[in-house]
Amino acid sequence: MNTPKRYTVTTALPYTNGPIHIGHLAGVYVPADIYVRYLRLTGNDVAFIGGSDEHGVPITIKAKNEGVSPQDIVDKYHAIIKKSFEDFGITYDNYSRTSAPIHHETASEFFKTLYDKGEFIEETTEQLYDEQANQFLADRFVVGTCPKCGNEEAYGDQCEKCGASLNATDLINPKSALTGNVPTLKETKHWFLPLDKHEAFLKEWILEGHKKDWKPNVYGQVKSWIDDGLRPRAVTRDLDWGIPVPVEGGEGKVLYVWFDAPIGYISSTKEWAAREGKDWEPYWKDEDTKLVHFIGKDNIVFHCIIFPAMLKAEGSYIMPDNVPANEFLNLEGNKLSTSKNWAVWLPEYLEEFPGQQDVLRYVLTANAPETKDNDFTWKDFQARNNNELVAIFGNFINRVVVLTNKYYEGEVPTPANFEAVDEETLAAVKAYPDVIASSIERYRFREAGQELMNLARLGNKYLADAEPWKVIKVDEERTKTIMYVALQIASALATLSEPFLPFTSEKLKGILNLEKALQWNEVTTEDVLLPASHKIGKAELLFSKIEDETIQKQLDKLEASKKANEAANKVVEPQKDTITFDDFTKLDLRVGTIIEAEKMPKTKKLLVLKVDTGLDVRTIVSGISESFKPEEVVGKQVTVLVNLAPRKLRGVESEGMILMTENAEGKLVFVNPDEANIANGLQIS
Ligand code: B3M
Ligand code: ZN
Repeated sequence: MNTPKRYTVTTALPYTNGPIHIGHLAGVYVPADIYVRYLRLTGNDVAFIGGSDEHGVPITIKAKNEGVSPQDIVDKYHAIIKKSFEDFGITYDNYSRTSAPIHHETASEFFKTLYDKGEFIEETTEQLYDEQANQFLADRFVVGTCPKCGNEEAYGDQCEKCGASLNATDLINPKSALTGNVPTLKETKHWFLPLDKHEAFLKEWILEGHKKDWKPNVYGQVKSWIDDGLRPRAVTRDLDWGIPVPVEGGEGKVLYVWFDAPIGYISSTKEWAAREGKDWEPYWKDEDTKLVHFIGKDNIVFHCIIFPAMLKAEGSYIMPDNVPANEFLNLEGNKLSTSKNWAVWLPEYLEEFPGQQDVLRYVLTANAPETKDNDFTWKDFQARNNNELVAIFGNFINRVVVLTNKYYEGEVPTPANFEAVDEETLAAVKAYPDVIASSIERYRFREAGQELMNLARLGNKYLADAEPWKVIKVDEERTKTIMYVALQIASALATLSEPFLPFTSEKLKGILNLEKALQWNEVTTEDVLLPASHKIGKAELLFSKIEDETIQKQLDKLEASKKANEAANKVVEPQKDTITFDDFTKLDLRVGTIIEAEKMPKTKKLLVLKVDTGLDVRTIVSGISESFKPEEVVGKQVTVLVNLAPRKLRGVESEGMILMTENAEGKLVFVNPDEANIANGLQIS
C-alpha cells in the first residue's frame, strides 16, 4: 500500500502554432494522463498541470505566413488544443496559457528576482542580424549546421537532432529563415544565465542523485551536456512577441521563450490553486512534493538543466523528482511533420473515430517510444483494436455479461465450492494492482498497458477453459462459481483499466452497475470485488471491429499528403533553350473535344481517346488513366498539338498530344481553354 503523497505533474506546453498530433500524445500526454489517473486512484493529492506555450518564434513565423497577428494564432490554436485534450480524456486540473496575465506577472517576477539577486550576467555581445529583414536572428529565425552533430537544419537555440542547446552564433553556415540571407553580426545587450555556475550542483543532483531512477535516454543526454561543459545562455531576445524584459535597458526585448515557458507550469498551478482555494506553494516548494515533468526528448536540456538551474538560482523551489522523456514516434515509417502535414491530427481523429478515444490511447501506449523512436502504422492500429481490444477485452466482458443476464437475469450468483483453478484465478487477479502499479511507477506504461491486457487474457482463458455454456447443462452449482469468478475479474478490469482506457472503464462500470467502483488497492485487499446478488446491467459492446476500408481511407489521406508535398516541393524545371517565333509557329495547337475514351488493356496509365479536332476525329493515346476514369473525360474540351508526328503506342497509332500538367495534389489536369463551347479546330496562338 503506497503512502499517499503530493504530486505536481506537468506536461510540455505545446506551441500554439498547430493542433496536437499522435507524436505529442504518445510522447507526452497519454503517459502523463495514465500516471495521474493512477495516482488519483491510489489516493494521492495530485496537481496535473498543463497549458499552451504562446510565445516563441514558431508562432510569429506562422502569423507572418498567414498574414495575421500572433495573438490571432495563439487564440485559435489554444482553443483547438485545449478542447482536443478535453475530448480525448486528458484530465488536467488546470490547462492555462502563457499569454495569460498571471503568467506574465509570474515570469516577470521570477526574472526580476534573479536579476535583483545578481544571478544574471549582463553583457553586450555580437548577435546574428538580418540587414534586409532589419532584425536580430535567434531561435527559429536562423538555421544552420549544428556544431555538435552536423545536422544542417539546426535552429539558433537548439538542434532537434541531437538535442544540443545552442547560441545562434554557434551555428555553422547560418542562414536567415526570413530572407535566406547570410546574417551579419550586430551588437546587442542581453542577460545570460551562467549555467556553468550551477554545474557542480547539476552534477551532484543528477549524475549522482538520479543515476538509477532517471531513464537512460534522459540521463545519457544530460550527462553528455554536462561533460561537454555548460556555458552561459541568453535568456532574453530582441523580439516583439513575448514577455517584456522587466528591467532597465530591457526596452524592445522579451524573455527567451524557454525561460518563460517552464515558469508557465508555476503560473498554471497558481491559477488552479486560486480557483480551488488552495495554497500553490506546497506544490512547488515543499520537499515532500514529487515534481514530475512529462516531455519529449527534444525538451530534455530545458527541463533537466536550464529550468532546474533557474529554480536553483531563485532558491525557494524544489527540483523535479523525474523527467521521464520519451523518444519520437514516426508515422508509417516517416518522421511526423507539421509542415508536411504528415501526421494524424487529434481533432481529425476525434471526428473520424467518434467514441474511439481509448483505441488510440491503447495503441499509442502499446507502441510508445519509451526507449527508442517507434513507428505508428494504421495496420497495427487496426490489428491491436481487432485482435486485442475487441477479441480479448471486449469479448471477455461481453460473454460474462450476456451469460449472467441469460442464466441469472443479471444477478451475480452465489458461488458454490471453489476448485483449485478458481482459487488460483482469484489470487492472480489480486496480484494485478501491484504488478501494474510497479510498471506505472517506473514510467513503463507500455509494460503496464500489456499487463492490463494480460488480466483480460486471464479472464478470457478462464471462461474458455471452464466453458460455463456447457457446464450449465449438467452442473448448475459449478456454473454459478464459474460466473461468479468471471464477474470478479470483470470488476477488477473496471478499476484497473481506468488509467489506460478511461472511456471504456466508465462504460464497464455502467454495465456492471457499479455506483462506487473499487479503488485501486481494494482490488487486492477486498475479498469480494462484486458481491453475490448484485444486479448488473445489459451487455453493450465496448469495442467494434475496424474494417479494412476505414484504414484504407486513412492511408489514402496520407498518400494525398505525400503527393501534395511532392507537388509543393516539386523542383520547377529550369527554362528550356530559347526558340524563335518561327519555331513556335511550327506548333499547330487546336481546341478539340474528347468524344470517346477507353482504358488501354493491360496498361495502368494509358487511355485511348477519340478526339474531334475540328479537322478530323483522330485517335490519341494519353497517359492519364491514373488521374481520370474514361467516362470523366468524355465531352472535355482540350488543347491538342495536332501536327506531332504519329507514334505507335502498344500497337495503337496515336496522332497528336493533349496538353496536361499537375495540380498541387500531384494529380494530372488538362491545360484547357477556360471558356466553354469554343468551336473545335480553332487554332491557339
Ligand atoms: N513549447 C514545445 C516543444 O518544444 C515547447 C515545450 C515547452 S514546455 C515548458 O515541442
Ligand atoms: Zn545536433
